[in-house]
Amino acid sequence: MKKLALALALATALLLNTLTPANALTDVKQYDTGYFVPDQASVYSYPYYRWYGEDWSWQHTAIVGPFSTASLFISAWDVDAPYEIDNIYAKNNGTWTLLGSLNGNNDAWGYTTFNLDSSLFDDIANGLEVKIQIDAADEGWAVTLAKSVLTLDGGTLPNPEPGPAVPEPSTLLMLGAGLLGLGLARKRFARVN
Ligand SMILES: [Ca+2]
Ligand SMILES: [Ca+2]
Ligand SMILES: [Ca+2]
Ligand SMILES: [Ca+2]
Repeated sequence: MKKLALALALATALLLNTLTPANALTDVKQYDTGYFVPDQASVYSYPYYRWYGEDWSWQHTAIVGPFSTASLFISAWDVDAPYEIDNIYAKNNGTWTLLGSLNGNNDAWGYTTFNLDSSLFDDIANGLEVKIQIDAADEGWAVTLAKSVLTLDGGTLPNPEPGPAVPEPSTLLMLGAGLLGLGLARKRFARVN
């Protein structure tokens, strides 16, 4: 009976861990907020494909902690790196602070990851403000964004393309493992009884 209780507890823990990872939060900004592009067909269309004089900003939803790690992922189309320089800033207590530049390729989608240090945690709790300085060197480049994803403590990252998020294979695998654990526990229960 002890073994049964242990198996049930283990299965429950597995399942709970799968369904509600502790504090793992994700906030996605995409169409129809700001200039995030709605679909692939519009990547070179106004007002989504934006030039050096068309810098813009957006704000993430306020997330009340606790959390211990935070990352920002920006999905961009047609970053002609290393020639094109698109800088990403976050507002830290009222002051725009440079996080870094987008990386990517001509005619392709790609995420750039920015790890956010703890000085930005209070700003995240108030709704993190982010801005893009397009073509910082004013050399005639343009870029389209699809998503700005704020993840806390390892929240799920959607695919970088425009459109609705698709669950990652790893999430499905974890769910499968959780269900398998529950199935095994049931089997054991049936045998003992
Ligand atoms: Ca600019
Ligand atoms: Ca290009
Ligand atoms: Ca701060
Ligand atoms: Ca470009």
